[in-house]
Amino acid sequence: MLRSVIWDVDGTIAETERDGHRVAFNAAFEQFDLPWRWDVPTYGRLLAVAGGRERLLRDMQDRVDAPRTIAARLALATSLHATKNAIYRTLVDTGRIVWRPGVLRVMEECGAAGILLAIATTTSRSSVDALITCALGARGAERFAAIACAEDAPAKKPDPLVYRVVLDRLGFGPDEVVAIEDSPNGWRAARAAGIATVVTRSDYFRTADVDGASACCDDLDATLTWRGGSAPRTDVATLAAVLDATNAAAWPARRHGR
Ligand code: XBP
Ligand code: MG
Repeated sequence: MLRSVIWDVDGTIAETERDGHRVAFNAAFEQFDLPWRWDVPTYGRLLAVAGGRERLLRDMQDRVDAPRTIAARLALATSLHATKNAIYRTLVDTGRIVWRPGVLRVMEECGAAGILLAIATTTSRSSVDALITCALGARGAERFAAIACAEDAPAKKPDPLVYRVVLDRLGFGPDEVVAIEDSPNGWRAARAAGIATVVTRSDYFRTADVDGASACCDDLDATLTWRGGSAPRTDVATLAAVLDATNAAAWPARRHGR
């Protein structure tokens, strides 16, 4: 039985990466008088690294003008990241980021059906709060039964830790929830936690591999397909069907210890 829908944030709830985090990182570089800039394709490649601070440290490995010691790099990445997050919040607060099609509808349908909402993300809590507030108001976070972010799970996706933290807070097993994700790092994290996952492809991952996910769509208002079924859009009934199909496929493997 479907008890909770666990939402990824960046790319899933909104297209935050290209026009939000990337723009904010570039503005932070400018504030620090650094000549570094991440164009759209470069940032897309860097998304292989989950976590903004980790992304900065990865990028510094390829820069001749990056600080030389590890300690200096860590200090710079921490300061840049804090500045980026402040700029990102302003972008969200001023309406630069809109929620993706169908997200609010599916959340409201879940609420009406008594299915708990949760969040599992590698992004910072301040960025999550800004995004929730912009669409759901100041008390929007109260609609979520559990929210786990970068601060709760230092091992970032594709590590399953953030999903395990959310399951623990919800008190549900992995076979009682569905995750909604947009990226390979995201659905791999959910799958490693044993959770059925719907991939709603975001701009940066239109053609990414989704073979190991339970179901896939271009957005939540578009056709959803899974092994054994399809539906014109994602809703509570289709999420329950995806969960049933995933559990039915997993059950023989569990029984045989695979
Ligand atoms: C996506 C991420 C994050 C964001 C930036 O997280 O990897 O790092 O790009 O946010 P998810 P921070 O898809 O799990 O929401 O700078 O706060 O890390
Ligand atoms: Mg994502």
